[in-house]
This record gives sequence, C-alpha cells and structure tokens, in this order.
Amino acid sequence: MLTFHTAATQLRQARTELDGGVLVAPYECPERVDLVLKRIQQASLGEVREPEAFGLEPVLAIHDPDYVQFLAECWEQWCALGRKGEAIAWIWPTRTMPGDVIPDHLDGRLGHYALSADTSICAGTFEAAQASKDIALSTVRHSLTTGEPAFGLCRPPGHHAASDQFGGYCFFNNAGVAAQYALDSGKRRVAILDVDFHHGNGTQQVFYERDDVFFASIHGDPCHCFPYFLGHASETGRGRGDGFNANYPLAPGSAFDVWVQALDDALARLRAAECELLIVSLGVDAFEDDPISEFKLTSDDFSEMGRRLAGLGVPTTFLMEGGYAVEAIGTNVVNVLQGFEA
Ligand code: Q9C
Ligand code: ZN
Repeated sequence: MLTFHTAATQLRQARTELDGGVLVAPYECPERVDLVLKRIQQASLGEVREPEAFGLEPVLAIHDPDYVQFLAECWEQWCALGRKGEAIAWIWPTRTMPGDVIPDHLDGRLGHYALSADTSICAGTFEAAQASKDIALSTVRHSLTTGEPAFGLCRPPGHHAASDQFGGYCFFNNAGVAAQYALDSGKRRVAILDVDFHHGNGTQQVFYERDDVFFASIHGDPCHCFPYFLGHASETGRGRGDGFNANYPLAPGSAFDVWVQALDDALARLRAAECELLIVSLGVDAFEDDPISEFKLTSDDFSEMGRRLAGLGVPTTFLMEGGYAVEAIGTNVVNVLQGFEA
C-alpha cells in the first residue's frame, strides 16, 4: 500500500502537555511517526511518497476562517506577550459565562478556540498542521483517482478538531478535510469510520447536520473517557443529518470480542448508507498497552480489524490519528494495513 508522508509533520515539537496537574512531555510526540515509518519499511508495505501542497482552500471548506487565522498568528502573538512557556488555554466560556463576544486578548481567544487544556500551541504547530492536512488530501486524492487504498501518515492528528476549535492534540480535522475534498471532487456520499480509542468529536460536529458524510465512531464511553462531552449513542445526527451519525461508546476495559461487534454493526450501517469512499480515522490507541487509553486490543486484533474493513469493498483511505504506545505503534498500524490487503 502506498503511504504519504513528509518530514514537515515534525515541525511541531511541543514540550508541554497538562496531564494530571503537571506539565509532561506530550504523548503525541514526533517519534510516533519515525516508528511507523520504520515499521512500514521493515514490513515492505510499499512506497512512501511526499504529499503535494493544496493551500488553505480545502481547510476553509470545513473550518472557520477566523479560527484558521488564530492558528496562524497564535504563536507569534504569544511570544510578543513575553510568555515563557507554550500557549495553553486556561479560561473558557462556560455554562454561566456564555462568551458571546470573542475576546481581543490572546488568553481569551485561546479559551474561545481551544476545547481542552492538553494541547499547547508552539513554534511550528501551524506548519505541521498544514503538512498533516496536505498528507490527508494527497492520500484521498490517490484513492479517488486510482480506486486503490492508501495510507496518510498524518501528524498532528485531526479528529478532535472541530470547525473552530483545537484540542486533543488536533488542529485541522484531516479526515473531515479529506471527506469534503472527495465530495467536491464528485463523490455523492463518503463514510468516515473512526477507530481511535477517543470519540471523534470534531468530525461528528463538522458533519452532524449533513447526510453526505456518514460518521461512525467506536470509542471509550464519554461518561468515563476524553472528550467527556460528546460521543453518546443517543447522538444520531440532526436535521437532514439525522441517521447519519453512529456512536459506539464502549466500557473502559473492553477487549476485541466486544469491540468487533461494534465494528460489524458500524460496517453494516455504512453499507446500508451506500457510501462511495471510506475514510478510516486510524488511531491505534485502542491497544492494550496504550498509556492514556483503556481498551484491550492486541496487535493481532489490529490485523483482523484490517481484514474486516476490507470486507466493505469500498475504495479506502486510511489517515493516522492517535496511538501512544510508541514501542508498538508501527506494528499496530501496519497490521491494520496489511490485514486490509490480505
Ligand atoms: N493529558 C488522539 O488520540 N488527552 N487524541 C488526555 C491528559 C486527551 C487523544 C490526557 C487525549 C487526546 C488523537
Ligand atoms: Zn485517541
């Protein structure tokens, strides 16, 4: 299988993540990509190709222009304030302070555009996010023009990024940008299947009222797991999008026997929705040894996941999301891709 990747994803080298009340080295680290690339070569998965530059237009097709501008300017403005650390949001609009006016001060704007405090903005963040969406776009274009599966080794990930919010290590919603590109290229309906441990809140939000993208997500129950405030089974879409959103929240500790039932149900729903392209939000943090997640999938289970995804029989684009057990991230990703090709 062809992989798209560029070293520009490494331009984000964040030093801090708020984790349990302390600032730690981010789980979403550049080494993740090095290790996936290494395993791709070891396993002879196929060629690794550079993406092309698509500019910001496909990003603006799903993201708010003021949000994109905020991301473009944030680091420079943060530095101009003389701040020592990385830009981290620390105050938000809440139920008792709705925040109808977007503040002028950067601390207020950070709270407006952030959905969590785990994700800093630092030098190179905007550039890496652009490289990541170019990988997603190049990958989906390859699947569209050839009908062949392809893998986009995106970094930073995308599925937590909403139309005007970043968080959960995500800035641009790579899968959403790719899905919109496929629609704008003539596809009538696209499926996004999110197998990352965490609910794809951003992807759900972007397409919640639309029937041209079917979104399905299998994830840790938000009553117990990040992002806590979206991802319940009762969220099925709104307006013409009603019936085009399917959430499978599973209990922490779930293993593949439970997980695969949700997968088979999701695949049946995607089949019924008659989607012309499948985009897989491929997080591998459902792995049993993931340091921040709570499912129990084994490396062999990822191979079986790939085999079942192939059963859908639809042109498929895989885009990298989460996965933080770095020692196994390469094996788990490549197992999915080789299982799909088997
Ligand atoms: N420091 C993805 O897998 N962070 N994002 C919780 C607290 C949120 C994960 C850890 C996890 C986000 C793309
Ligand atoms: Zn995740």
